[in-house]
Amino acid sequence: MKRIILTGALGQIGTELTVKLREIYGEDNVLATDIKEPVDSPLEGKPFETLDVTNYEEMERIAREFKADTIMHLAALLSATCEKNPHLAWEINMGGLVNALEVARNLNLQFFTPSSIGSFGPSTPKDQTPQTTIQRPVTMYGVNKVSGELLCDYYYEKFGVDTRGVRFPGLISHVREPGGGTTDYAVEIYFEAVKNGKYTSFIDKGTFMDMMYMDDAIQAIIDLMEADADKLEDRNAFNVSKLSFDPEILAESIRRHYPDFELSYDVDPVRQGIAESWPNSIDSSEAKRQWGFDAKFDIDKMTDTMIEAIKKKI
Ligand code: VAH
Repeated sequence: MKRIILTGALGQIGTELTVKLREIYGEDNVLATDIKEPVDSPLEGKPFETLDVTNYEEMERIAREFKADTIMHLAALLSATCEKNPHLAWEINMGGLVNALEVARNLNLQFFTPSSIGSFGPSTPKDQTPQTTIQRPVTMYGVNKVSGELLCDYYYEKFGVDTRGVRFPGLISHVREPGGGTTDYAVEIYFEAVKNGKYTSFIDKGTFMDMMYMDDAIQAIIDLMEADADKLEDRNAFNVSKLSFDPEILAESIRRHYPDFELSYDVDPVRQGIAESWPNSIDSSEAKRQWGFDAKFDIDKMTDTMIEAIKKKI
């Protein structure tokens, strides 16, 4: 990777990934794109172009003029938003992905896009879910993610595009909050704990989902993209996760800072239904074995980091 273009760079992953890539590869070698201009963002005033990922010609023009050798495609709608507007979700999540893969094929770019634990469904084994298993998701987001995984494998096998991807769990961050996700409760709870000492969760107690701190997710992307291709038996859809918890366990970690923190529930049936269709925990052993995936933030280290950063921010 020398010259990297990102789509969806203003999103939860894109914002921190762009900053980290610029630290490693140099600011001028990382071009951020998104559908709107950066405002109140760490990316403001740095190399940036507006791009609607459903516009193939525009995406190819920008990538060609930038002389990219890598494209990281992050632009996508998240699970709860997709259920509100499934047709728009298909247009953006699949239309954008096909365009990004075509740009990678036509300009001979290395390619990354994330899948998600959302690619699993109710018939998937729930605990320590293997990387290769049943995938019958019941959400439009899951259909998009499974289709995307298969499409990225196809572009590698059929066209020799160097596609690589991981299945992310819920990602916890403080720089750019997520929007429209099912796991967003695990980010909101920290901001509410610091601001108000209490939080009403839309996900019910006892609902376990995989989670990971954003620094570990960003490092996983870079490690996979820099991995020796000869070591990769798989290409896309590597399970990567570090934590599995429910709201009660997360609240206990927060009470190490705020002993009186109050957690209550007002369950959102749509997002609760999505959460219950996903695994409780996934097995990341293939990513560890094939390219050395390693995550460093346990739940208390994540909580300490989040609370420290949010206190500074507000
Ligand atoms: C979502 N944060 O909730 C995303 C992610 C595994 C969850 O895909 O939709």
